[in-house]
Amino acid sequence: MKRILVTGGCGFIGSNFVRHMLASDPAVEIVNLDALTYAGRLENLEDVAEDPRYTFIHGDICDPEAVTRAMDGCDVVVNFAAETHVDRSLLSAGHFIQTDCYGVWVLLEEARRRGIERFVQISTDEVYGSIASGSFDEQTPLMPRNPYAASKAGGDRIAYSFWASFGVPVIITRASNNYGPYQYPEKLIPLFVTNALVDRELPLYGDGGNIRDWLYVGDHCSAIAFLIEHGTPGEVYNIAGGNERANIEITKKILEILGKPEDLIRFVADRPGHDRRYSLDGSKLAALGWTPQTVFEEALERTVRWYVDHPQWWRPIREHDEEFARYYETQYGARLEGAGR
Ligand code: NAD
Ligand code: TDX
Repeated sequence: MKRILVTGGCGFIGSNFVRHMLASDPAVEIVNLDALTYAGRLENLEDVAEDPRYTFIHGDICDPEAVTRAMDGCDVVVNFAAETHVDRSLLSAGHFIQTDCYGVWVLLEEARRRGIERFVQISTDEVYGSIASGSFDEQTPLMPRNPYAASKAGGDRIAYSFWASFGVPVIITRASNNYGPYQYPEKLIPLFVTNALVDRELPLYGDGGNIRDWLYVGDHCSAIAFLIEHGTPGEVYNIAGGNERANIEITKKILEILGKPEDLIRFVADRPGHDRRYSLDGSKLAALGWTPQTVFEEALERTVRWYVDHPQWWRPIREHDEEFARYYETQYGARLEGAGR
């Protein structure tokens, strides 16, 4: 048996990863340490909650006692736990620095003390900043441009330093924008799908021409599982989707799948410091033997249908907290809260 500590397993990618590992590897046990912030939902894993190979621990990665308890007997750590929404980091960055930097350090100290076999730090493409043409490779200097990205860059480099200084077997992954089921309806795709489903406008920032590279969450999970086995400590791996699309294109596609009119689109003020384009060079991981398997148009359609079929999942959590809803309304002139009713 291999025992993996997954942190942030009640969030979007973490919950998909826990399900993926339990289903694909019978020799795996999972311990999930999650603080259950607004983004952490127990219901995301209710189908595996009774699995004897799964243990949930409610706790914070910034709390050394909780981390010591959760890491007990574990061979591998995969750290998903983070504050993750760029707009929230523009409102208030304190929690981002706390969890995405300090929390990473707490985990690394415990991993070092115990001699953990592999420590996977889930970083992001946002740490590179924005790129007008070409793609970021793993050697590209980091130039994060918003507080979320800067906090993630801090965690990324703290993890690296624990490999370089102390030999903790750290692997760092930097993935593109994920999409799929269980994504909190604050991010572009689930926000726009659920807005359209309740006939709310879709607030598109700026001119809608910003480009993201889209990676299906199932592909992201299989890449992480692959890297636990085949990654080299001290190395960084980009996980690219290979599907660069402008936001306006994604938005129109969502409306088309749902059969909703394009006049639901509303161009609003731009996000402060809005990165124009992300593009990852995935050739390092491809050379190791992993490439994404998902066809974007098919998986986008399946994802949209998942939200259509699971209103009981998203309706209650479209009630955003007041402070963030007020910020979003001031910044973009669009309302978030109460939209589920
Ligand atoms: P999410 O916001 O859906 O989930 C984050 C999870 O972490 C939640 O369950 C939350 O309760 C938990 N958490 C937050 N603070 C915590 C703390 N202090 N202690 C313990 N648990 C805590 O995030 P996501 O979109 O699933 O992202 C997961 C990871 O992947 C993050 O590290 C993120 O930076 C990275 N990432 C995300 C994307 C993307 O497109 N979503 C792309 C690349 C990388
Ligand atoms: O209401 C919106 N209108 C809009 O035009 C929202 C929420 C977003 N957007 C735009 C901003 C971005 O160009 O859509 C694009 C995607 O936005 P987000 O879903 O907020 O993602 P992004 O800022 O690209 O960051 C994401 O990718 C990297 C994740 O949120 C991060 O956690 C991940 O690390």
